[in-house]
Amino acid sequence: MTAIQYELIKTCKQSGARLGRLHTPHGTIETPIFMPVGTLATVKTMSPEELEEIGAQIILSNTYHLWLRPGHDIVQEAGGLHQFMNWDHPILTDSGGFQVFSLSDLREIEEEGVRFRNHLSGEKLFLSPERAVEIQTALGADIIMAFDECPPYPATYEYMKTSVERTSRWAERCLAAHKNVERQGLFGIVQGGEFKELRKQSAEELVSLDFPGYAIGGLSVGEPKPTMNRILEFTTPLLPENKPRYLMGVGSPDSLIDGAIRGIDMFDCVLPTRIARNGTCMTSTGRLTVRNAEYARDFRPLDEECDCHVCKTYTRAYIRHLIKTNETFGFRLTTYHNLHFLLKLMENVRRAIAQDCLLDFKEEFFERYGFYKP
Ligand code: PRF
Ligand code: ZN
Repeated sequence: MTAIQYELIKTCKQSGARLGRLHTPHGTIETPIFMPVGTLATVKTMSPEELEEIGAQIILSNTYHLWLRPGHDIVQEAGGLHQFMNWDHPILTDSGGFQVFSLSDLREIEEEGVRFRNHLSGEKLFLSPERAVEIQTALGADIIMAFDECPPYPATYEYMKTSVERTSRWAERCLAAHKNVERQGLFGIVQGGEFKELRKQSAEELVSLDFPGYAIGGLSVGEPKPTMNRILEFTTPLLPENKPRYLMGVGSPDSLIDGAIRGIDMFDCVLPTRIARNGTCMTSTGRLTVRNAEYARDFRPLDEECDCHVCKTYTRAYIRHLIKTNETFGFRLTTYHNLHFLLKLMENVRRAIAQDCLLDFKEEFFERYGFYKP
């Protein structure tokens, strides 16, 4: 038996979006789904109990960060990431490829892997496909990711072709190094930037390696949203229908809906948690910057239509005060609400797919929330 099994329940007649279930060693999740990001084995400010309370089904963590601190050996000694952080539901770890490219200094890409400097200590490190799989095996997530290269945007066709071909060779090496196939599913990552031909080449090479799931990487790296939508439109049809598709690093409400319409099943992003710590909230009528002076005497909830614990209990004026004074509790409240908002949105997306009306849902949602906000 493989660790990861995707079950397609139905396709929305109006939009083509997929409703499914993903079976993992730590339980079944409903797709399309949003995965809150817990980079350092914690979704910043949220306890696992609170994550359960708002209906989080799976969370994401990072190989690169946990490798550096506290070290994957310590997490393994604790009994793996689930035990270490007290989260008994599915976990996905990213491979570290993307983080090395976005965080570290002085990286050099070689066929063997990537040489770089630890962004904390300056120490010289090396990450390779085999090493990324070894670390992810020790962490023990249900879903682990192949080691890939996510080139910056824009990149030339020539560079992207070289990179796509190397990412395919790295994917093959990840598969060869991956032994714990009964407990952990390894996903391949399609790259290719904005080039249709290279997306096709990347998808075909990875599909021929037969991963239990596929991610689409290299998007939301600075390209306009219509470009991302166009790339998704020609990339998802290249992937097998009986495997899950995961769009990496995308989490704005409009992009979640647009991604689902283009056949995406899984998403992750730091956006809801990061903007929360900055005092920005997602509401049914768009973003609300609760720091603003206009909320000093506003005793309404963050979102008048939200039924989360924060909105049932606390006011904009109070949360504004906490955020303005840098009180930890304020960051907890905005994070809780934002994650609840996105998880609820995905629940509504799943219901709309079940009822064959996701395009109607999108129109109504976009009308009120607005869209294409950076
Ligand atoms: N590759 C990996 N992780 C990622 C990405 C990628 O391309 C992205 C791109 N948005 C986010 N996280 N491994
Ligand atoms: Zn709320």
